[in-house]
This record gives sequence, structure tokens and C-alpha cells, in this order.
Amino acid sequence: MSLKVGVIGTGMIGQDHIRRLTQVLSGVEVVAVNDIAMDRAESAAPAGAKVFETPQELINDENVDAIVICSWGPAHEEQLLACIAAGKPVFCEKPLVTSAESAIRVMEAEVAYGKRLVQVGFMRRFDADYRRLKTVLDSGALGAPLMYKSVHRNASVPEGLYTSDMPLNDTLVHDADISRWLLDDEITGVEVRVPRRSTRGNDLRDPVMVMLHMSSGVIVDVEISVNVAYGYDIRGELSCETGIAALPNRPATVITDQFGIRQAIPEDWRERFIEAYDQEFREWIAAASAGTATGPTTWDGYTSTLVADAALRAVDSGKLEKIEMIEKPALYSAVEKIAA
Ligand code: NAD
Ligand code: ISE
Repeated sequence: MSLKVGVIGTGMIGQDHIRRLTQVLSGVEVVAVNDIAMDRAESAAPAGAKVFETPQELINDENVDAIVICSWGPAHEEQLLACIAAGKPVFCEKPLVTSAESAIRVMEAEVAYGKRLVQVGFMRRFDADYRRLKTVLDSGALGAPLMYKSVHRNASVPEGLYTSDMPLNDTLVHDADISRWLLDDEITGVEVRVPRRSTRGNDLRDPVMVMLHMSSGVIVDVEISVNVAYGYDIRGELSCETGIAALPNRPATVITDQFGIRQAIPEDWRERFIEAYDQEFREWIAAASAGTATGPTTWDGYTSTLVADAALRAVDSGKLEKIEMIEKPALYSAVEKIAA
């Protein structure tokens, strides 16, 4: 029997996830959609799917087993709380929510429900290259990790919609989450340096250099540049005691012509992480079909809001901004695995 899914938010990534849920993956069916822009919901709805006027009606519909939230960050809390109140598994795109207080409210609701229902859209954890990098690190063959370098470059961002805070509260969350996951460590403080601005972003604060201080003493440096023109370039390199482990270049045809020898690079996140998103949903479908969630947790979403807030404070202070966390609820310490 297939999992009947409702999708809230049918913009860029909502449409891409509807495509993978209807054309790529099995054991799942998109039966409902909603968007504040009704025309967008109608044109994105797969054949036979019902278009709902409100997220609440979609969430509470008895034909909907599980929900995928792809609306804007500020809308996530209300929609997540409604899913938890209905006892339905929910995949929520990053950011989980947009403040630590809001993340705590979602955690409290899930903890009170007594079982995990929320998976957050940190897709890098499902990427085969990142998984191989973690296997090398965890084998201990290179000794302890000392430093990690994460590079996050976007070709461009939508002018007017992507604002100066977003490199730190929208884009950095991926680098912060993957660092925590790879190193199995928590972030305790954040520093930010703002170099010369790229003229391609007009007044946008771009690029930014971020230093994440991990509780083990490992330092992660993150370069975020969101207007590099040439493509979507994601890099990662771990420096350990006796060696280096790095993400490989993506496989691409090697072209030789009058301009030289070159390989294409992905245009955007949809292309770079296409298999990671597929695997992320394979694992979500398996867990949601069993009435629960695995993968990135509400706690992981909470910590990323703390990192974003600290990074924004660090821009103003120019100093190391410490991160203070609440005690981690036991619900988020248990390792749950469901084969996908
Ligand atoms: P988008 O603007 O293209 O689409 C968002 C859609 O949500 C729009 O159609 C909008 O009308 C709708 N919406 C907004 N508020 C709503 C509400 N209250 N109820 C119902 N619909 C609502 O944005 P996008 O690029 O698709 O991003 C959506 C989310 O996905 C964001 O949280 C973003 O950070 C995240 N995202 C994640 C990745 C990733 O790599 N994991 C990539 C891109 C975007
Ligand atoms: C976008 O929302 C994403 O999540 C992408 O993965 C990221 O690369 C981009 O910078 C964000 O704006």
C-alpha cells in the first residue's frame, strides 16, 4: 500500500519534490497540495491530487497519511504543530523554523506526542560523497579530525528576495548541520568576517567567512559566496592528524576544445544534490509508512537556528559569539533506523 502524501508549498523545491514523489520513487503517492498562491498549487498538482485552500484542511484530511512542507520558513511552525497535533509524519524543508523559541515549541509538541514525527530537509546527510567522507573519518584511519573546510557557492540568488541576513540564516545552516553530523560534535561558538563585497550582489553582504567552534576543539571554516556566476560549487575537506579526506569532484564529461580541457559543474542545488534528495525521501517514506521519522531531527533544526542567530550577532560584534543550548530531550538521542 502506498503512502498518501500532501505537499504544502508548491514553489521551486515543492515542485521538484512532487516530481520525485510522483516520477522517481515508489511506495508513495501525492494526493493533496496547497499553496497560498492557489494557481501555483493547481498547476503543480499531479493528476488526481486534491487542491486544498488551507494547510490545515490538507493536514487534517483523512486521505492524507503524511505531509511534506515546502513553504517559506516563517510558515513552518504553525504547519509543523498542526501535523504533530494530527499525529502525522512530516518532512519539513530547512529551515525548520526561524527562531530558537519557535524550535523549542515544536520540540515540546513532538516530545509530548512521545514519538518522532518530524524529519528536517538537511539533504547533504543523504549524499553518497558525504556518507563516504564520514565512513573514512569514523574508521579512525586518519586519526582525529582537527579542522574542516566547507565551501558553499551559489551561482546567483534571487535579487530582492534573498537578503543580507540569508547567507547566515538560510545558506549556512547546511554547512553547520553537515559539520555537526560529520564530526558527531556540537557547535559552541561562531565568528564571522565580512570581506570585500562582490559587486554582483549589489548591496548584499556577500561573501562571508564563518568560523564554527566545535565542542571538541575542531574548527570549521565556511566560505559562503552566493553570486559566483560560474555554478553551484560545494566543497568539503577534513584535515585529520595523519591525512586529509575531501569530497571528490562530481563526475562530468571531460570536454577538450579550443578553450581548453574542462568539466561542467552543477547549475544549482537541484542538480548537485539530485540523488541525495531522492535518498532523503526514500528513507522518509520508509519511516513515515511506519508512522514515525528518522534522519535529521527537530533538535538538529533547533541547533541550526542557534547557529544562524549567533552568526548574525557575530557580524555586529566582530567577536566569538557563544551558543547556549537547552538540555537535549531524550527523544532526540535515540538512534532509529528503518531500512529504505
Ligand atoms: P519558493 O518561494 O519557490 O516556494 C515557496 C512556496 O511556498 C511559494 O509557492 C509560496 O507561495 C508558498 N507558501 C509560502 N507561505 C505559505 C503558507 N503559509 N502556506 C502555503 N504555502 C505557502 O521557495 P523555495 O525555494 O521552493 O523554498 C521553500 C523552502 O525550501 C524554504 O524553506 C527553503 O529554505 C527550502 N529550500 C531548501 C533547499 C534544500 O536544498 N534543502 C533548497 C531550496 C529551498
Ligand atoms: C537554498 O534555500 C538551499 O537550501 C540550497 O541548498 C542552498 O545552497 C542555498 O544557498 C539556499 O538559498
